[in-house]
Amino acid sequence: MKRSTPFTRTILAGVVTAVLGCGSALAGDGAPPDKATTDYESAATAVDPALTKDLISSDGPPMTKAEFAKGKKIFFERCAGCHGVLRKGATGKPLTTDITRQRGTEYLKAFITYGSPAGMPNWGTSGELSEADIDLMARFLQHEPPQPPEWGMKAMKDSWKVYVPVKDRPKKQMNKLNLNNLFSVTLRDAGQIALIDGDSHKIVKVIDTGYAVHISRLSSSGRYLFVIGRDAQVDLIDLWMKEPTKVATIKVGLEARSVETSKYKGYEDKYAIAGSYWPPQYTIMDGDTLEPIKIVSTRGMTVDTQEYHPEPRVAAIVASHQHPEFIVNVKETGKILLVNYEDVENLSVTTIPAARFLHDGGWDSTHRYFLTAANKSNKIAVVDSKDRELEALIDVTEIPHPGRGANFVHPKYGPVWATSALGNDHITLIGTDPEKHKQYAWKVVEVLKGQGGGSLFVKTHPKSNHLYVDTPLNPDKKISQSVAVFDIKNLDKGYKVLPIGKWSGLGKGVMRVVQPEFNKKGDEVWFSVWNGKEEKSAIVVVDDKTLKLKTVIKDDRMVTPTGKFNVYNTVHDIY
Ligand code: DHE
Repeated sequence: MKRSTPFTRTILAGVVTAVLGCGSALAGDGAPPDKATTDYESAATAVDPALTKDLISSDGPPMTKAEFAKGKKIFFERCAGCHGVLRKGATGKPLTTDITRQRGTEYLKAFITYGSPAGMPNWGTSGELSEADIDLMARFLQHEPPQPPEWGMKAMKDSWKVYVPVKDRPKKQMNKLNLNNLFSVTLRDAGQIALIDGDSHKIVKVIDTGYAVHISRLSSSGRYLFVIGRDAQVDLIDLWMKEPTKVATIKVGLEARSVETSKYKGYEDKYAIAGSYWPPQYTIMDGDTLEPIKIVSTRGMTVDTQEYHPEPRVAAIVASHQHPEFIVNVKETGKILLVNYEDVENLSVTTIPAARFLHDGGWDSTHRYFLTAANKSNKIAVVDSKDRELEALIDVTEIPHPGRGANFVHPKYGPVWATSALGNDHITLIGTDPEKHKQYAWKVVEVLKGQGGGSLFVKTHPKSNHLYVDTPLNPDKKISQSVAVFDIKNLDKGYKVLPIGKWSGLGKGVMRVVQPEFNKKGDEVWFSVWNGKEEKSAIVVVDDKTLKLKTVIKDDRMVTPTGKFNVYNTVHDIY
């Protein structure tokens, strides 16, 4: 269904404000973000509405139980991604009852109908919600938010299953797969991953995982694959078995996005960690079995105003190579935690203040510095994982989204790390070498112009001379169905466009081209051509030297492929 452009939203929200005669406490204060941003963040929460504790209070407008249940469902599907399950405000504004009751039903109805220039979608004029639904939502928001249940040790242990005990697993690799060049591919809407052989480009196996599965990470040895679903289900797959097989599973909460494994010397394959959105917490588990060992809540004070936030979600997690530590991004409080796993029983956690709405990020080429986006603050935070401190907080433009970023040697500025953005066409290069290029370290040294906003991922490889930039959320089909590629040695020449969607031969569907990923050798790069669940999707493989199409991987089982994780590159943090 069609939504308004940011431009029409600006006008309509102006009308709302004028008609109602009040400034908008609910609207944000920045420039209008790209539509891509709101579409990206307002995805459905995986929390099951049936599980919440509800309170229809007499202080709110009248509602029946059935109306309240419908309001909850709509809120979890459409609103919680931005406003938070408890409505305390995340990337969207707070919608607590002290605010909503003061605004009143008519104001809320107009706001939901027309949206705001700050990114609130126009649910009414787009036709996505009916007038009756909007009336119901305006009343729903004036009642206390339904509270989903907590998820502690008992719930985790009840969900935990070991299908193949460690003693029954092989002592060496029992199959002939070239594991280093295997790819784990997220089949998002199927709730599965496909293991694809990087040499033959054939699917080896499709394995059931959690709901709306999100990312894969590898154990340090490359033997174990960890997959996390949005429903917080973690699956452990043993790649050494005759056929790669799921050997354990657990639910670490009701909603989650990140999983990682211990990589420090002496702790290889020992621990796993998963971060949850709900409840806001992280869980350290045994690396072989997923047995939960320690659960730590992330609720607490925000980094800047130092106010309590009840729902600080856990975003990206990386494993330090310098200390036995996990580096954990806490989104809403804007804090980066160094979780030391030397003594998990007496866990020691160092808190590094960064900036709000920490999201994703990755290592510099030396694996000492972790660069991560504080997306709605438009900043990149740099953590020195060796000295265990904040190295820099760098201003960038509208909504950086690096994925894990891309490292290469710039002809003029030396080693740099790159991020693209959701809100504009900038590809920002940051100097990362404080030893030999001190004057450029932790500074924005160059901003390249890409095809447009709506970019999610950039990628290169130490063997490649190319930097690839996707734009899957750009509203222009020509842009969302292609990628830009820069010649690293001639950045001033601009980019070439590779028509990946067209090359896929799929012919129809939205065909969003997302997340470049290299093979082990670094001579080919894979792109997902992401279509709807009922349509055919594909993976397009490009020869990195010639920038020509190498092959298209098509298979009926390839439902909504998005993220791709090459085993070797993921184990060794190569990007
Ligand atoms: Fe992701 C990584 C959160 C929507 C594909 N995504 C991440 C990470 C986080 C995150 C916190 C970092 C994990 C880490 O490194 O430990 N993603 C979120 C959201 O909250 C958001 C905005 C909305 C939601 O409801 O989930 C969201 N993500 C998406 C998508 O719509 C994408 C494009 C398609 C999909 O599969 O769902 C998507 N996210 C990815 C991918 C990565 C990722 C492919 C890993 C990139 C990498 O190279 O490591």
